[in-house]
Amino acid sequence: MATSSSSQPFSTESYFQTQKPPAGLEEKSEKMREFVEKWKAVDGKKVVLVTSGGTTVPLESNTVRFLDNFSAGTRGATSAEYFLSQGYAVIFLHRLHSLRPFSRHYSHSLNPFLDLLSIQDSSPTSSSASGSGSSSTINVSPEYTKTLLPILKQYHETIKLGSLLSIEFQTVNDYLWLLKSVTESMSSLNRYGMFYLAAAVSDFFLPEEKVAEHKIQSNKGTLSLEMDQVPKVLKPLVQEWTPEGYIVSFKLETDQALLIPKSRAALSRYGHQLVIGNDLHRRKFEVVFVERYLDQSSNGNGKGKGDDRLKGTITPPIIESAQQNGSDVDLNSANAQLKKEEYKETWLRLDQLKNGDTANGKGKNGEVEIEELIIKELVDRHQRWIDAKQ
Ligand code: PAZ
Repeated sequence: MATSSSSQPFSTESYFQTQKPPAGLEEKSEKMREFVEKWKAVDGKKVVLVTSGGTTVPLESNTVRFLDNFSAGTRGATSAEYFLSQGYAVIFLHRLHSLRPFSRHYSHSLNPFLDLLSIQDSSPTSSSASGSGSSSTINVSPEYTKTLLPILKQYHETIKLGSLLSIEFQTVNDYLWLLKSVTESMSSLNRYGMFYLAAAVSDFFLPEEKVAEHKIQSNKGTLSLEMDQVPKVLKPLVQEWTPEGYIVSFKLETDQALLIPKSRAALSRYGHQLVIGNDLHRRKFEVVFVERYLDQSSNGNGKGKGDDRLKGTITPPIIESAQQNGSDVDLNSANAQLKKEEYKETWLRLDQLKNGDTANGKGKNGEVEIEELIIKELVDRHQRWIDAKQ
């Protein structure tokens, strides 16, 4: 296996020119395209792409070993459910065998579904429930019915409507090709499309010419790997593939001090609408929304005069207070203030709910999940993004 790289880093373009599309891409792309077309025909329907789970980087093409990215898929699977309950059609692009909407409540290890069930044997002569042709029935034990019922109802409703499409990926290469393909289909939704990019995507990969064909042998004692950087596809996604989509990326850090600077840097680099920052250990009860204020020299469709990529929709405080007072806004002073306050951070925390909130509490034991708060906020922002165009 070649292990060193002296070549140029991959641009998005060179990546797709040199790395082969995964098997099944055509078929999956066609399913996603049909799904988008079906919902595009429904007036005002919003469609969200939720990416979920970690990508792998195979070390061998007959893969025995691979590098993985941390993520169980909880964020993505949970968020998909809340998007569905808010009336969205959802494309759930997820890592093979990671958590999925609805079944995530009864995942094998956390809450084994067999524990919910009891056997009722209605045959007086039968001594075993396992025999074929026995008249035994299986019931959900009454103490679990209350939590299972709403999940089952929403699941059946989703199946009936056909509002959830699940598509699997495994490697970072699968993910990149599928992301490009679905984004191109969704771009026709214009502002009705949202991109919720929660998957944990590898920053490094082995280009196919460097991947060993067979299992790497251990007789050399050590293994050195030099990996190439995965191209930053968020840039063309925002600027070329879907310039009108509402795009939300996630930033995961383990050093809390980096969360906001890195989220701001991502916004400034890619020009999308929102970064949701989360700390590895606090991600289940605290996230931060990082946004940019709309450039006031913009014409209202998000295209700023100075920076074409500015697509924010949030109103700066100076404009908000002028609107409240019914006074005119001085754009020069608004822009002067914006230079100082270009970014806005909003923390969402589960403990905020104590002040009489209306969350549903669909978690395992009826507890509130942070994704419910995240999706509520996003639905509002997405609607404002749509309205800003009209
Ligand atoms: O899947 P999960 O709930 O265990 O973790 C979710 C997450 C931390 C992977 C997600 O919220 C996230 O931050 N995704 C982006 C990771 C990144 O910075 O690449």
